[in-house]
Amino acid sequence: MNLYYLPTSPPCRAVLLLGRILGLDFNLRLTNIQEGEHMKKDFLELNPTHTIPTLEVTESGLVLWESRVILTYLVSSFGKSEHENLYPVELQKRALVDLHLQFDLSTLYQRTVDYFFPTISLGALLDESKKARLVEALGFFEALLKNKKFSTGDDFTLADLSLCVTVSQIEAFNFDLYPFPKIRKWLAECKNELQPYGYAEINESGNKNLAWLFDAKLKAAK
Ligand SMILES: N[C@@H](CCC(=O)N[C@@H](CS)C(=O)NCC(=O)O)C(=O)O
Repeated sequence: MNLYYLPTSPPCRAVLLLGRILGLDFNLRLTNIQEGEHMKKDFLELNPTHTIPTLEVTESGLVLWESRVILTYLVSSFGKSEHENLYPVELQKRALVDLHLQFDLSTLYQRTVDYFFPTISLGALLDESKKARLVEALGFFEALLKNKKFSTGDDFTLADLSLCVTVSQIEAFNFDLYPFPKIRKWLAECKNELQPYGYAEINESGNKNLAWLFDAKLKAAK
């Protein structure tokens, strides 16, 4: 399987971490979006929406993008019995994992991108209205967590993996998570869960490098 990726890309990091959990051996295809490699003809033929991560299953010709779809496909295809909790078969449990994955895609990660990424990709100044939307989304997640260990209950699932990458990136951007004690506690549990699967190497370093790029671009914009 070919995985088109960039280490600083948060959704790529979620897929790389899952690869470690499942013991998968991706053919890694570095795709530097800063240098426009995602706009080249060959890549556009694979994924016309030019986003990474993109997974190409060479045996079947299946090409997938949208990291959360890649995550559920990989667990469904390659998960063993010990991975069942990541994406439960039982319908209600699975629906709750899907709900939180969609919450990340449509709300929490989207509002993170809306606030921080114009600085990274366009050198723009921060927009306070976007900050308020991100704070609101974090408030939603704080409320969703209630007193659960993980987002959908006692077990670590794909929803926690995806949301952990999002929230740890927000933290690395030095955003104030103090008003969200449940999120801080949950984040520590997720980091702990992912530590044996290359969390520091894959996610922490990616978080730091993207935050460094953000800081440099913000300084230049001022
Ligand atoms: N919702 C998508 C987001 C993918 C995405 O926007 N990736 C960025 C890198 S972090 C990208 O490919 N940007 C290049 C572009 O959109 O042209 C996912 O989770 O896969």
